Amino acid sequence: MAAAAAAADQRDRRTGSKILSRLKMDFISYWTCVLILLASSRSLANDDDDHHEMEEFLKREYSLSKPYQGVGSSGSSHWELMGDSMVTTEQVRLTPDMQSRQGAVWSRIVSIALKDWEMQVHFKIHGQGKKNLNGDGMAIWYTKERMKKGPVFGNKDNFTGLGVFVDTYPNEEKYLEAQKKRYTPRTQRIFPFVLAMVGNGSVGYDHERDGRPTELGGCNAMVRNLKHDTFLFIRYIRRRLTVMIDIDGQHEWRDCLDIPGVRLPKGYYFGASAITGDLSDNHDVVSLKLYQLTVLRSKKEEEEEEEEITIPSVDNLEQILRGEVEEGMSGVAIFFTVLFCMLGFFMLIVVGLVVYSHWNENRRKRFY
Ligand SMILES: [Ca+2]
Repeated sequence: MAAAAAAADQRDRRTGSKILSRLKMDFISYWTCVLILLASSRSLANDDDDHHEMEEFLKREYSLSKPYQGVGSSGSSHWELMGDSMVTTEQVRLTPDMQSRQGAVWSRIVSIALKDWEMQVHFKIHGQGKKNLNGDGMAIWYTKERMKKGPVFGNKDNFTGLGVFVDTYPNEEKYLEAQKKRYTPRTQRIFPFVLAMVGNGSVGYDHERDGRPTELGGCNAMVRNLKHDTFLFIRYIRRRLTVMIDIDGQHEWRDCLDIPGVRLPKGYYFGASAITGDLSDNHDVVSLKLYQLTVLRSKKEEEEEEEEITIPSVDNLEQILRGEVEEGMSGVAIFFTVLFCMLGFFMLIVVGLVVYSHWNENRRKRFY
């Protein structure tokens, strides 16, 4: 009887050590897989970067910077002022911190040769008003029309082209509050809010809802009354629109929105505008720097983009507006996903081993 029990015990131990070594093997092969995956995704990313290597050139004729020579006074300047905007030695002030003002600065020349470009906007929004007692915001434009006054941050409504807005007043929130309604946390936006919209000449901007129905994407950006410099970055490459912000004084670009399939015609005007209402702010542009990008394209990409764009549009617009377009995971997200997967797996192994040794011990106890 004792001999049979000992044999059974030995068998158990053998099975146990088999399971243990099997677990070890699984563990090792899992790590190997993860490492291989990480390495290959890394090299894929590098391939992508190499493939899409690009150069950038500052295009002075489309850029606005100190000392703003001739802006607002000379007809030969590349830039023209409109409305209440004015030039000082430090900035182009689109609106002063006073009620019911609107102003703009527009490029006089169309950007015929620009296919891929990037605009770096150095701006400043500041005023006496406390938080949410200031308004209304400013916009950066790439549009067919220029020098038209209107309600969309000082530009005309039903514009044709791209508008990137820095909206500093939450109209929709106040509107809902008045109706005793509230945002759900999922849909709440924190202001100031940066967002992008593409218009084709017949789509209106919904001021009461802060442009939410036509919003391609956006981010909150606490840009008011800061001591350090604040920047906005708009990049348009291979029909991909990317907006980033640098507002923390850390000289780092933070992602704001990234939308593929944005079709913008060539030959539009760059501009900036701002508006105040009952509430106000100084809306200043320190510089607009426009870089032409030279981007290498694959044959397939070139063929895809051969067709001339005449009317601005966005691919899969319905899905984007409904927030259904799946965004690719960022590097950080991938890192944490892998990390948590590993931790989870590790925990499973530990729990498995503990359970197994308990079971094994109980089994042994039963035999003695
Ligand atoms: Ca607003």
